[in-house]
Amino acid sequence: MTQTPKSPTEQVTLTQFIIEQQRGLPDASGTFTLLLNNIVTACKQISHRVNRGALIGVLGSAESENVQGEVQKKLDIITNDIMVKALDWGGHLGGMASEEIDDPIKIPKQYPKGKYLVLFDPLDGSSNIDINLTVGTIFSVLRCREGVEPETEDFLRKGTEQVCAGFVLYGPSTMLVLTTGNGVNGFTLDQDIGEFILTHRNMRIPEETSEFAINMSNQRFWEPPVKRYIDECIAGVEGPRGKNFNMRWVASLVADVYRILNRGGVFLYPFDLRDPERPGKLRLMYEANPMAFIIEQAGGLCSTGAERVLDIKPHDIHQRVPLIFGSKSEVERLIGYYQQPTTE
Ligand code: FBP
Repeated sequence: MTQTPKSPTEQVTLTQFIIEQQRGLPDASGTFTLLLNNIVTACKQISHRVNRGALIGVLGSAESENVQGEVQKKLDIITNDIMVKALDWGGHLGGMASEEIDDPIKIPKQYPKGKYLVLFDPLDGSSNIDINLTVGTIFSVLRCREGVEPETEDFLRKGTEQVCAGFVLYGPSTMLVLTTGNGVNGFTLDQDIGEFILTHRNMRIPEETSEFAINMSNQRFWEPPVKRYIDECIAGVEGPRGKNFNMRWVASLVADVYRILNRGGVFLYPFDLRDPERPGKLRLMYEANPMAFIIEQAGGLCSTGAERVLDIKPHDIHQRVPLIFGSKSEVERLIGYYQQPTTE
C-alpha cells in the first residue's frame, strides 16, 4: 500500500491535500482547514512530549482519576491540556469534549465561537505509555450552530453526522490517518520539516482476513456468538473455518486499527457479562464513532454485533459501546452469529 518515496518537489503535504479536497466543495470557507491545522499542531506537540518521555519526566501516574474512574497518567492530563490550548482560541469551535474531562469544554469568553465541535481522546492506549508501546490521539469533528454556547445535546449526534474523523499514531513513525467522508488517507510526519506528508493514499481494508484481535483474558465473560466465533478461529484448519487464524492484541485501539487498515483483520471488544450495566469498554463519541467512520470509508464494517455503530443515537458523552470492526466478511459472519438463536 505504501507508495514509493517521492522527491520533495513531488511530495504532497497534508495542508495541500486538504485545500485541494476542499476546493471541490461549494460552501468550503477554509475554516475546516484551519481547524484541522490546529488539531495537527497539537498532535505534533504531543508527539514531541511522548517521544521525550522519561527525559522530561512525563511518564508514570498522575495519581488522579478521570470521569471513567480510571487512574490518569501524567500524559493523559498533559495531552488533554495541549489539545484544549491549541483549539480554544481559533474561532472555529463552539465547544469540545474530551475523554479526560467530565463535561463539555466551553470556549473562553475572550475567543469567538465557531461552527464545529471536536470530541477527542487525547492519549489512547495510555496503559502502554510507560512500556514505550504505540499510543495515539483520536478525534471526531461535528458541525454545530454557529456563535452559540452548545448544550450537551449538541454533542450527542449520530456518528453518521461526523464531518471528519482521524487519529494520530505515536509509534516508530508519527502518522496521521484521516477521513472527511471521501476515502481514508495516511500521512507520515517528516520530523525534519515538521510536515505531515501523504504516504498512504486511499487506504482500503482487505475483505478477507485470517487475523483476529481480542483480549482473550475476558473469554469467560463473552456471549455465545463471540465464544463460537473465537473458538472456530482457534480450531483452525481442522475446524469449521478450514483455515488457520493468527491473533494480535496491542491494547492500543489506534495501533490495532492501523494494522487492520494495512493488512485486514477483525477487532472485537464485545459486550461481556462482567458488568451488564457496562455495555463494553470503549467510548462511543471519541473512540468508536471516529474509528467506525474511518473503517467504513476504507471498505470495512463496524458493528456492536446488534447494530451499525454509526447509527447509534448517543445518550451520554462518555457512554461505552461493544465494538466489532474490520474486514467485511468476518464482521458479517459475526453479525450473523449474533442474529442466530443460541443453544446455550
Ligand atoms: P484509553 O487508553 O484511551 O483509556 O483506551 C482504552 C484502551 O486502552 C484502548 O486503546 C484499547 O483497545 C483497550 O483500552 C485495551 O483494553 P484492555 O486493557 O482491556 O485490553
